Amino acid sequence: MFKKNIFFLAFLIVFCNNLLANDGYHLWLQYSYVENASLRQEYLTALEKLSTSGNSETIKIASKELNRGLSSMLGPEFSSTSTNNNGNTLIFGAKANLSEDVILQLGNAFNEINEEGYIIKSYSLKGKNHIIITGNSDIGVLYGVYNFLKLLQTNKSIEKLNIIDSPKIKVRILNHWDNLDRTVERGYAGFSIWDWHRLPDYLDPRYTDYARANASVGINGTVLNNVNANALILTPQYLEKVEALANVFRPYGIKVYLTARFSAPIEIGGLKTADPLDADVINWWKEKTKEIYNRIPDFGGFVVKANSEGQPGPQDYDRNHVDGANLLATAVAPFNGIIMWRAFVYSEHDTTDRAKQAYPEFVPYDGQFKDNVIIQVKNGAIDFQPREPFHPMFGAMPKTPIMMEFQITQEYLGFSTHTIFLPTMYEETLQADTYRKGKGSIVAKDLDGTLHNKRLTGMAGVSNIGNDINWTGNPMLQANWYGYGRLAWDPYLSAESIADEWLRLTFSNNKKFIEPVKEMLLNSREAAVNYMTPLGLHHIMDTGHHYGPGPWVSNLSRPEWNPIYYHKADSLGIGFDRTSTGSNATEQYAPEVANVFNDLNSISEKNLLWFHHVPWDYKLKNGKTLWDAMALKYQEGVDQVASMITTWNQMESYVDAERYNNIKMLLNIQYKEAKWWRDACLLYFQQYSNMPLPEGVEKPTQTLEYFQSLEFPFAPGN
Ligand code: GCV
Repeated sequence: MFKKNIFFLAFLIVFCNNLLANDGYHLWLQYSYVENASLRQEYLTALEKLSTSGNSETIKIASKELNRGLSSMLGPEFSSTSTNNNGNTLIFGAKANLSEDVILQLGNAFNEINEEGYIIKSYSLKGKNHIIITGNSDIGVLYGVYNFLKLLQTNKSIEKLNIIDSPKIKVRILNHWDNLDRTVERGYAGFSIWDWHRLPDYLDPRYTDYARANASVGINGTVLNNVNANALILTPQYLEKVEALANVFRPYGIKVYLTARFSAPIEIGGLKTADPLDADVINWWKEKTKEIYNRIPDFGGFVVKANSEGQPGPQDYDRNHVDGANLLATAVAPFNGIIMWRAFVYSEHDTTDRAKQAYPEFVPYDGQFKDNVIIQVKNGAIDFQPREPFHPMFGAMPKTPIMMEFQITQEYLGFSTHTIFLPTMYEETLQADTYRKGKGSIVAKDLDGTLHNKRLTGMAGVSNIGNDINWTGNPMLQANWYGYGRLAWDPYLSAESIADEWLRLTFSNNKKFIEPVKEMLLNSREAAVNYMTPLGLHHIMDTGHHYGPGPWVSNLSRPEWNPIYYHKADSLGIGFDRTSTGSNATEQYAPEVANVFNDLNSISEKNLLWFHHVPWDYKLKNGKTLWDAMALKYQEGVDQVASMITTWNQMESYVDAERYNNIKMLLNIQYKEAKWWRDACLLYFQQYSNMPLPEGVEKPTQTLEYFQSLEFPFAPGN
């Protein structure tokens, strides 16, 4: 009878898992019931008992997570306090809290992990089979626990475990571009999750869930506010709120950081200047920093956007980035804080190719920044385009720590409507060879410090999180938060393995679901490049909000804010000549890379128009003219979205109805918008090419004037 009930219960759980509404709130931590009976039995046998070593808040979280995950995945047969067992035990705790017996089983493993690393190992003792999850710190144990649960979630055997893993990058951080009024710059998933008005007394449970999700992928820092900073965040009124959030995040291993507005000494400090060499300014930052650390002893430090897009900075006082960064670095140094100084700088007073402007402001100063400064560089030299060649600063500053800034939110990639799996894009940059120390000097090696032997390493991701119930405005885009976190932990991971893992954790282990949907994800970024900016085109989005196509925009006050600046289409051809005959941006790369970019025969056609202005009848490798090839690429992008829809429509039986329908509707919008992109861009460029659309490209259903007349005054995120 008892057995019968158990089976009935198990059946109910499976049944409900599939049918109950799933709003996506639980992200990749679904902990779905393990339907495979023999695997479930293997897990139940191995996990008869849980034994905790240590009692910190972090260890309590680890314990809670294990119980939550295992009860959900194994159903009522799992009980952490069962007495009816053979003594097979899961032991978890940091090295300092383990018994000598257990430590002996681990040999040299502790020397192979760093402070945040973990070990998961099976061993037998006195006829009993145990699994140990440990690390040098409690947070290492928590990471180990999440990774152990992942093994079960992805239906792996846990019989002979020997996993030793550590993060390869130290600062793995989310950047929120969240404003104090709860709007989010370039945010497409609702308002900010930080409810500043009700903080510090009201602690939304979502803050804990946020910390939990981040810890589960190894993210260990968060910058709470926009890089276009408001100095008020540094006032006691707000610091009290920041402190409350820091207290929630601490046991999850997440440090809080803030953006520092360079002119804060004037705006909230009552000083007449923010000159970084002024004694009062130096003192103001020292005192402000002390005040912050009094409240938040593990405060991480500051991010600064200076002298870029109208933000104040040291150049306002004829000083340079070194002066600015070192001012703040000196203030936080006594507390082990760091300064993430952004290299996203370009000026309205400088007529040089925008892609070239950051390099001379930083590279010649290599070695002059203080040890606790890390320069935060976007993946490409313009601005988070669907495809950008890697930024020439990577690998170019051997004496200065450099961190990556990826954008997870999809400012230039269809907002949160378009399903675009970004780890493929991240992987492309991370694997790009800078040749700074010969072949194999890939960007990932500059980031993990191995290329130039750097101690301070980091990766930042501009968050796509808002207060939408599913966090990211589209359940599929949770994959980009997840994937970013995984790559910050290990920048050598493949996008393919991340897609596989995320789909299993989030939806299903069924091969009939995984294989087609994985393929759909892995092709999605190339599809977006095709229907938005094929062959190296870039920054032709509509102006300001960046929603939809706007290659015709030419009326903005700053030249480099106009799409026509980037595509340079004329009757002769299209593309930005950045070779030695043009802006010579290529000279900022190592010669091996520059030679490839300069040479029409060697450059990848994917980057063609980024670096070359070529005639409309230029012949591509496939023998087609540039115009025909471009038109066909736009069509290919549209067709790729159509095939994403076909794939998804076949997945109904594997996904709960809520997420299935949600994604289906969004894909249909994406299809409409892909066609909009194709038609608008081709009609516009056709004025210059004067050539007919090749066979295979659908005819536009609207006129160019129609597309040009569209306005979106309330497009989100602007
Ligand atoms: C936060 C782009 C975006 C801005 C953003 C800026 C930056 O220009 O459009 O919204 O500002 O990048 O990264 O600082």
